[in-house]
Amino acid sequence: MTDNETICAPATIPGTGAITVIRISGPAAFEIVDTVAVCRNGTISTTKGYTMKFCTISLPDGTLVDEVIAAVYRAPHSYTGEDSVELFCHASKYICNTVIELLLSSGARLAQPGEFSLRSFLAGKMDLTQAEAVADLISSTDAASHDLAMKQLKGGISSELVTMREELLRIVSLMELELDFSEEEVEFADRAQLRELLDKVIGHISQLVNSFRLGNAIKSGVPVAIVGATNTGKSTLLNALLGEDRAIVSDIAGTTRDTIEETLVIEGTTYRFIDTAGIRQTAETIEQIGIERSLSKLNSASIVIGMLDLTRNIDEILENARMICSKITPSQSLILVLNKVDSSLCNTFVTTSNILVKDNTRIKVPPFDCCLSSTEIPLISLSAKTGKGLPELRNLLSALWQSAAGSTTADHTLITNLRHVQSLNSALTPLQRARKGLDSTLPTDLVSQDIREALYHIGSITGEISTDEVLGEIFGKFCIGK
Ligand SMILES: Nc1nc2c(ncn2[C@@H]2O[C@H](COP(=O)(O)OP(=O)(O)OP(=O)(O)O)[C@@H](O)[C@H]2O)c(=O)[nH]1
Ligand SMILES: [Mg+2]
Repeated sequence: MTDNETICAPATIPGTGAITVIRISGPAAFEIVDTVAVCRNGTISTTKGYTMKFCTISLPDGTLVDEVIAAVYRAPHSYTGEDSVELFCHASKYICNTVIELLLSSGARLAQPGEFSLRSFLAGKMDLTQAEAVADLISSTDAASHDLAMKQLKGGISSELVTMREELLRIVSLMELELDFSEEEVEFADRAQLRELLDKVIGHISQLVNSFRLGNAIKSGVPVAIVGATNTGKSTLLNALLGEDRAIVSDIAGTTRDTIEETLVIEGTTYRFIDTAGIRQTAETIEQIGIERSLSKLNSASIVIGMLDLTRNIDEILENARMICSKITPSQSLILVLNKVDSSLCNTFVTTSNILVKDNTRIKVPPFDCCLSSTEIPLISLSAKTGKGLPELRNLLSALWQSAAGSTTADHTLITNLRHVQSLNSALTPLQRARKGLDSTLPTDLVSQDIREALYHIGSITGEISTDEVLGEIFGKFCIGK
């Protein structure tokens, strides 16, 4: 998988900041840098680890390219575990390209995407989940996704998997010991205890699998779908939340045909607001496709903002509210928004928790004949046009998300990576088979084979078991220099 070559690549994006960092790693790192850079005193090869040197880099004809600082890391005390140098150059694309060319002509080769992290993994400096956490940490955009990536980098998931592995190994070794003594028909392992252990591991894996929806929402932004009938002001609300004219707004019903997604950070959490096509009966093919997309976004959202238009008549409003409520599942949160409070056409509604009040006629929104009938639905009146009520909506979103996610994120490890959840699911199937096997008279060797299969999938998450193909797939997605 890895060769004995010395690799180099820029670790920052040249031309966008003040400094560009070029990484060099491998057995000849020091010699190669010494042929390219002249230190003010001594050489890189004779410099102690964790030391910085001032150097000049020149073309073969003596033309000065740049004055740089070289940071020296001696194996095994470096990111890759190899001898490494980081050159801090001025952030010019010309300087970066020239320094890289000089390094290449002195014997280095350009690093593949993710190769520094791959070398770190192969040197045993971190496991696969930690290498993946480095990528997540770099792409984290808010406190919540940063916190998850940092926990994973610090071995949060790995330590849970190690415990799980140990438990399964205990079960399987007891069973395999029995097989060695099969002639004597002894039972070393207490079957009741094995069942209990297996149930515990199955419960643990299921909990991790279930945490993916939440973990993924935090990593990629909490999906918030803005849905409702046409012309209720969904696109106006998206624009108001973003503070820019992102979506087309018009008084023509059916303006939005496709879904529009934009992210916004509110109190340390990224939300992915999704404006959707207004839901109505239509014979128009394109609009129908748009409405199908709206319903699919509604299904996959963590939070749904159901838009209602206060300038419509009450029966229509209630009908639309019922339609939205009927599509919500228990794992989703719903906020009903009564829009257009500023309009002179607005029926004079006042809202108090779940009750719509119109000219002293009280109309209770829930209970609807939907899954949420027992839950209070937060209701908020606002004007997407003037911005009145928007701060309250933001606060409500935050509060809803905190209560949905807060308790879970504090105590449990969350899975944020699709590869991990796929491996966990692959481990669950043989474990469930093994569990059934323990209840029946399935021969011990078949049960233990199932547990071995589950161990294989669990081991693949941290990389204890890995193939070149899998590693190529994971690290190939990293950028060059990572
Ligand atoms: N008075 C008033 N008008 C609003 C408000 N919000 C939206 N509107 C108007 O309502 C009309 C429809 O607004 P849109 O934001 O396009 O509505 P939509 O729900 O995205 O509509 P579709 O994309 O067709 O489903 C436009 O004329 C807006 O100016 C509001 O808070 N007050
Ligand atoms: Mg729209």
